[in-house]
Amino acid sequence: MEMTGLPAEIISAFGLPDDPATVSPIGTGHIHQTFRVSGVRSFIVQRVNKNVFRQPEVIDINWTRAAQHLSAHYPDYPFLRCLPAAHGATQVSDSNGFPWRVFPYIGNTFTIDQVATRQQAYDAAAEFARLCHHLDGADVSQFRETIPRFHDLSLRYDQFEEALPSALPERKDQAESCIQYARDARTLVDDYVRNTSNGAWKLRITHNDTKINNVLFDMTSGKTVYAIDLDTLMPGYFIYDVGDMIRTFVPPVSEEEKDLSLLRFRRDIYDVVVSGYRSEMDAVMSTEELAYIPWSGKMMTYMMALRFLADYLRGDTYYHTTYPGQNLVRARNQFHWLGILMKET
Ligand code: GN1
Ligand code: MG
Repeated sequence: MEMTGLPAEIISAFGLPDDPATVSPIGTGHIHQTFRVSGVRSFIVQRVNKNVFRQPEVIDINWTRAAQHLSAHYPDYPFLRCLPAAHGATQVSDSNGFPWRVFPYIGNTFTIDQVATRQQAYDAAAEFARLCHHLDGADVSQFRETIPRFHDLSLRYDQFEEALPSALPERKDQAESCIQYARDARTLVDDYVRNTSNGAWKLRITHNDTKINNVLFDMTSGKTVYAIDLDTLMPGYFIYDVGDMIRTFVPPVSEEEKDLSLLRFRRDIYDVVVSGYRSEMDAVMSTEELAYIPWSGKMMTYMMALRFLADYLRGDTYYHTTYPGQNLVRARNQFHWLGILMKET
């Protein structure tokens, strides 16, 4: 259900201004519903998707652990947390059982939806890497998965296969070439299982959603100031972060693009994603991890292709869509991009 405004109980719990004119929907995320409330103090107010985050309290547990580590070791690191409601809780449920939370609005900042320059790509890659680097000494066992097995490629492959038997025949027909591609690229799953079971990669605290619009840039300096959207800050491997940047920063168009001829490998951007990431992570990464940076982009692209394809086959139950067939468009886009990455990296 699309919300057009804020429920009265949320306005009162967080002491927000009770004036619909100050509220406007923002953001391009697929999962939550996000609003900006403007006033003397401005806020970002978000309804958490409880069907995706089934234990939203785990998000808070992880943020508390991360904040404790960061304030002890990197007190100047700008870690964005939500504001408590009047009775102290950081999440308050509305009458339909959806949790809501409120962040301070960070003024004089902007976000972008597509990487335009090498500087943006380098700075954003370094920003996400800084978060992972700064959390390197934290006790990973104290964190929990906010979405179980979120970036487990083998689970995502199984979910695709499981979606097939009950998919509508016309959807299966439409998706035929994607289904074939999904099966042809399966060796990536074997690589993933091997590398995650032989201890080659360290389990870290990773961001897990490193798209460019999850970085705030300062309007005056043009520099990155915050890594945001920390719902999936949780135990993971480095491949999830650098891989998703290769997936999303390097092409000049997004995963929504229907004209596949516009998907082009921007080598200069690829190079600075890697160097920006390494500028922070080299200090803590092993040579086994470093060797898999090019692979990480393929793996994350394949994972998103599988997720979009499975959602199309299931009848669009997960990602928000605005037109029929949108998930298939996204899946085709990602399989095409995977083909490009296979050639170029
Ligand atoms: C979802 O809604 P957004 O952009 O924060 C998804 C990511 C995908 C992304 C694809 C919790 O993130 O994993 O990479 O869409 N988040 C979740 O655009 O499923
Ligand atoms: Mg997100």
